[in-house]
Amino acid sequence: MGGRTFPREELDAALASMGVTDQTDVSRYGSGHINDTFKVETRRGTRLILQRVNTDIFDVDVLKRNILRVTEFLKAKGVKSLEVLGYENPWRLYAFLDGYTSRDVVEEPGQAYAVARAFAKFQNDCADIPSPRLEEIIPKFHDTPDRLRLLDEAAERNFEGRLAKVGPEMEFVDTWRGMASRIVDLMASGDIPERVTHNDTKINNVLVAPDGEAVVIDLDTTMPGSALYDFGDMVRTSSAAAAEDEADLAKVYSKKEYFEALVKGYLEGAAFLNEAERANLAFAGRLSTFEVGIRFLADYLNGDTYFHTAYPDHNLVRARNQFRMVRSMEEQRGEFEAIVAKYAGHV
Ligand code: ADP
Ligand code: GN1
Ligand code: MG
Repeated sequence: MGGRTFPREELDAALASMGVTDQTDVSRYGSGHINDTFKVETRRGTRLILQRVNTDIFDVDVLKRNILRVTEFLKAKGVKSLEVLGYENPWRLYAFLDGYTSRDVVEEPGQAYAVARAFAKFQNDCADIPSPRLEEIIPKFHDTPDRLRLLDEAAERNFEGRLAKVGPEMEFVDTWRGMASRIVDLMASGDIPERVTHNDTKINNVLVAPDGEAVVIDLDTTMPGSALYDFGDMVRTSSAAAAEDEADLAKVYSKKEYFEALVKGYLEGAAFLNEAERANLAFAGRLSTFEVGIRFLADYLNGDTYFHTAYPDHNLVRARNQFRMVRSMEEQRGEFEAIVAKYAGHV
């Protein structure tokens, strides 16, 4: 969705630089907010994913090093993952995962369970990547207090006077300022360990085959982080009754049965979690959703420079949607904590 228009010659030149010259069709694909993604059909009958990495956001050399390390490590382990067929910055080519589907909203609890199992397995699979530590491709990516600082900077910038339109949203943000540092504080104190995490566990970053086999994709932000932000972002997107840009807020809430499926799947797969991590699972859902909400709001106040958007108020609609999700989780806080307690033995 969104992104600039690419002349066909530019796409053909990118493909040629990676040895592909028999393409019959190249078309926009997927609903990612960051990179420019295309599906390529070839005369051989194979399909490819062509991607232009977002050079405003990523240091492309660091990204390439991380991606190649992670994908080669998983391949050597026999784990099905993204297969890199070419990489000529800022372009890259992946094998198209044929027969797999990606979705933006969960439709039944089994899908939420599968998402949680997939990301737990991904964390297990990546846990023993040999040193050196993966590079922090975007520093402070899940540092919620720093995200608040960036929101405040955006409010100062106040693109086209947009601050006047977000009074209630900024008031909601204020109710959360005191809670924003909980996970980074627990990491700083050592109560929560650093792990190799995916950091972008939204539902459309996992592809599922008809037999239920799941493959985790969008490995760009795989780097050291907290398992809690991975779980939290699963709750943000895979417990949601509606897409993250649903404008009708009556349709936007966190579904208890999806949340339960996520907790069950994640705890079954992530046996490595310590006490502090288990105790903060439900909180992580609220915090991660709040964090993405303030990122959408900041982008709106900055003039929509980060996330791809399809219409002028898209980021504002997304921010309101995310804050409604946070409120929904707050309303169900007692029930969600009880679900975690049921599976993890914690309140
Ligand atoms: P972004 O960083 O912009 O989110 P992604 O890497 O997530 O980009 O790709 C965008 C979408 O393209 C994914 O959500 C998925 O639907 C699709 N996609 C990406 N890689 C593949 C692949 N190898 N096979 C099939 N679909 C893919
Ligand atoms: C972006 O790339 P994509 O669309 O999978 C973003 C995530 C946000 C998400 C919100 C590198 O994810 O951090 O949570 O949008 N990715 C990056 O939908 O910023
Ligand atoms: Mg993505």
